[in-house]
Amino acid sequence: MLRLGNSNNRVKTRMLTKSSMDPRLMVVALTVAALVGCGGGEKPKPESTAAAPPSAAAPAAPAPAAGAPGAAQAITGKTWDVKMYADEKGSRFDPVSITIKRGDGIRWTLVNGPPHNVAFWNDSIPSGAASVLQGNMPDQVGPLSGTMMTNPNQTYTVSFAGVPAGTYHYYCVPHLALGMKGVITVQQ
Ligand SMILES: [Cu+2]
Repeated sequence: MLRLGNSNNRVKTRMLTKSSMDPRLMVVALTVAALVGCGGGEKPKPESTAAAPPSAAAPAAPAPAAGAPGAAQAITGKTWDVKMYADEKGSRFDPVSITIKRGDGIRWTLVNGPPHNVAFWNDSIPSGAASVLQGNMPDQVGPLSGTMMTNPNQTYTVSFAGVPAGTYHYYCVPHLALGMKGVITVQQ
């Protein structure tokens, strides 16, 4: 009885071994394994991207053709730094006035006194600028109004690629009454 059982098992094992070595079955098994592997590996990515610092892309907006109004245009030149303060010396951007070239970017950094944000007046920027800026400003809380920044060292970067040359007046929504305003001059 015992011997018979053993030999039966051996035959079964041999058959399984034989069928699992069929090259076509191997290909199918490997393909399934690869697909499962890819799906499992890629799934967490979109979630971690959403939590990542704001990128140049406007996530909520539908993606128009590159160069079209509303499409985010990447910084091609220098990135300038502007700091944001609200302390005993006042609520302010530093520098309050900055001159850049088209294609440059500005990176605002919250130093103290949050919340701060970056918002442009639709009627105090060059004509035709709004639609481009709209596409270049990540995480807007309103038209031409950037995300509310709450943490020290938090940054907000806007590309000035594709925008018309001219003067751009902007402000901080929470500190407008306290005079937190700035000016950007974009040169051709
Ligand atoms: Cu502010």
